[in-house]
Amino acid sequence: MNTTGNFEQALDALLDVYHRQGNLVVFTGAGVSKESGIPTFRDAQTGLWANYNPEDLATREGFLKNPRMVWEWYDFRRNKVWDTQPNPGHTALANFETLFSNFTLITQNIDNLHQSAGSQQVLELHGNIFRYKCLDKNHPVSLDLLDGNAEELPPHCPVCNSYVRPDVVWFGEMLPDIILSRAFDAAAKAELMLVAGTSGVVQPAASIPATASEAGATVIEINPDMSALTPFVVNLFLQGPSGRILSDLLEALRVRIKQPVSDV
Ligand code: BV8
Repeated sequence: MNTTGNFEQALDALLDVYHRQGNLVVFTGAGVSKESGIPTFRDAQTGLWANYNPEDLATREGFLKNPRMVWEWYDFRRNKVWDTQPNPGHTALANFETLFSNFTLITQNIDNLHQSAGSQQVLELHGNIFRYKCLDKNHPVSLDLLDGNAEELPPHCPVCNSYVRPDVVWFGEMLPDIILSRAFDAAAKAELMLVAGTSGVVQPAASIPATASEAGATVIEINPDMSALTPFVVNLFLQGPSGRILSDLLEALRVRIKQPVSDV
């Protein structure tokens, strides 16, 4: 892949949207958190969870079959995220949000790292691992209000006594409709979309870049490997880790913005 040429073309596309105050939309997946040390969804699970498939654990059926095990899997992942920092890719996107007047960040990730890096507006399609609700009625639950000594895990909802679960979207569950429609609306109005760190497999999220492409947006993908999206909706492929590429784009953009516009 001719990535140098693609980098310059991507930079030109970003500058063009910047100067025209056009709509820039960014769509991220688990790959943008890889350089923070968070394994991607497709990475093989390790340790205690080596013999489990995330797609079996991240389901209502999996939870009902073994509530304590699924609770502990999320506890393990939450603690791992708790100990990590946003990487330069997350930070670059937080800076893009202040730089571009019409900016939307859509993420499939549940790790809160975009917010930790300073992103103010994040459309979380699949929820957030640090939020909880109850299984039966979706009552929001704040863990620190629960009796920490309770032996039984998962805890029980203080309102309806059903199990507490993470406020994330499991496979087979609908995505939050307001957030999903805001994401598709933003994609339909996008002039430029950056797609970073996603295999483009999980639906309906993976249809968001196609919506941008069908609306005439330029779609730039940042990924060390090609994804399911690359052959169909991607105009420019920047091969490499998003932490490095996004921060390089931000730095180059800042230099170009400061340059007086040449009187051509
Ligand atoms: C639903 C929260 C209605 C939980 C997650 C067609 C239409 C509609 C639905 C379906 C359909 N076909 C199948 C379905 C069902 C299913 C689905 O899509 N299954 C897949 C496996 C085929 N979808 C659903 O169930 C959705 N619900 O549609 O409801 C319905 C109901 C019943 C039946 C049908 C329809 C709900 C999906 C949400 C699931 N929840 N997360 C949790 O995390 O515990 S999704 C989960 O997967 C994560 O959010 C994660 O983000 C996502 C995986 O996708 P990616 O983010 O792309 O991550 P992945 O690991 O795959 O790829 C990482 C990429 O990073 C790679 O490309 C890699 O190369 C790259 N990378 C690596 N290093 C770097 C990097 N990139 C940049 N820099 C690096 N350094």
